[in-house]
Amino acid sequence: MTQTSVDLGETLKSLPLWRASNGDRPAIERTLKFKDFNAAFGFMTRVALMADKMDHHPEWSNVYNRVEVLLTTHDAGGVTALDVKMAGFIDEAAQSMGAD
Ligand code: H2B
Repeated sequence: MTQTSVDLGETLKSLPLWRASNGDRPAIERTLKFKDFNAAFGFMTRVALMADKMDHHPEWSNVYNRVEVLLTTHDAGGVTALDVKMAGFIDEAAQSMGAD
């Protein structure tokens, strides 16, 4: 399914914990910090299962208790409703797992 890019400024207004990426394509980013590796990896597991269900996958990295997440839609070359949905899920999962 082809997705339409959304306006980045408008999107960020509804996602205050996210920032625009400085990279080569439109994307949103969030850095999350957890109590320890176990909490961080538990969070990543929950997000991974949702990503698989949505067929929409984050670009991310993990160092101990820190997780860096970047969301963009490759097919659209920008940020779409799928990224907004994933960001909302990430915010909920992060909060329930005690992220900063
Ligand atoms: N994830 C993200 N973030 N963007 C995409 O465009 C995308 C994806 N496309 N996951 C999906 C998989 C596509 O490659 C497969 C073939 O459906």
